[in-house]
Amino acid sequence: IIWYVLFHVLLFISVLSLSSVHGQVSYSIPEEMVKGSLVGNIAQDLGLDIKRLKSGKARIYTGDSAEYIELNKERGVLLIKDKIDREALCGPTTPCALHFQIILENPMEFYTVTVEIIDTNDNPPIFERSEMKFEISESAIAGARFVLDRAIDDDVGVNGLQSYSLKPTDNFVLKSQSRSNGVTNVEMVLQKPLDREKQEQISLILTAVDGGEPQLSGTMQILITVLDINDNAPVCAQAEYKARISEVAPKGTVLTTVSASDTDEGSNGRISYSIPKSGAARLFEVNKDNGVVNLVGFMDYEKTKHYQIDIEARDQGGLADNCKVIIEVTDINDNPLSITSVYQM
Ligand SMILES: [Ca+2]
Ligand SMILES: [Ca+2]
Ligand SMILES: [Ca+2]
Ligand SMILES: [Ca+2]
Repeated sequence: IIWYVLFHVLLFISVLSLSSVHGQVSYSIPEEMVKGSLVGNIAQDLGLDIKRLKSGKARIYTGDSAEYIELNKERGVLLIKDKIDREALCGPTTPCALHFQIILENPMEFYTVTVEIIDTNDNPPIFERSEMKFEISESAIAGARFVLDRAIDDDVGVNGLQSYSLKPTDNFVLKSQSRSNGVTNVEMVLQKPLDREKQEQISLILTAVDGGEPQLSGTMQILITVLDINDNAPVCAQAEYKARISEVAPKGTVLTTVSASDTDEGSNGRISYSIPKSGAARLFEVNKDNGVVNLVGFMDYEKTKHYQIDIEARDQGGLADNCKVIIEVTDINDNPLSITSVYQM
């Protein structure tokens, strides 16, 4: 087979050197034309008549490349033999052209034919992934950059990739930078700080467009999970809690329940209640989990009519609020002397 090929190549080269190229013609056609489409009226363009094509056994010589175009001797025209995909044939190379010869015998004649394949916008910009996921702390500062995937458009020139857009634009803006190597880097830049308490999941759409007519586009979803930081202190539901208790109330009597809330997540929002050490602290106790305030000592109206305690509501990240509890002790006429004195009056 090698000898056969070599023989033909040598034959072709020797034939070429013996014969002269009689003329050349160029055509320009769009890619993807269907089989049988007209490329050009070769007989007319080369000034040959149909009879000569037949008697000269006119044929196409492409060397070792595929034959996308065929010669119809009856009509004297070149037709599409196999659909031409410019992207498969030339990739990013421009211009894209097929070169071949038309050979006639008796006498031997050569004609050079060039068919330029014009790009059509038959590829949209495509992202390799349909979505990209990010986890970004709400502490990320404005100016923080996140590199995004690029899109690829196999077409060339205006039919290739032109620009990107990112929506919505509430928190991020898009920056694309052309590098010296011709590659464009796409980044989203944090513009307005994130707030997990307002929005924990953010969904954006990155769109790439080409410049074809009609314009084609490709999209990728960007999913952002905003990670919590402890940026909110607990807040007491009421600034002040009031309770009344009889001075004879037994230990374990519930005075009130304090409650605080914290908008952060997990341990940043988990609240523990406690009573800081003070004189009154010995008499009262708060359940650290549910804020129920109990009596654990004895009241004595004659000694103290009001107590004020501060219950601290603290999250696991160390931020706290103080919920004030004012306790009024109510009198049970437990002093027999005063009763006596009333009677004496
Ligand atoms: Ca194309
Ligand atoms: Ca395109
Ligand atoms: Ca918190
Ligand atoms: Ca937070």
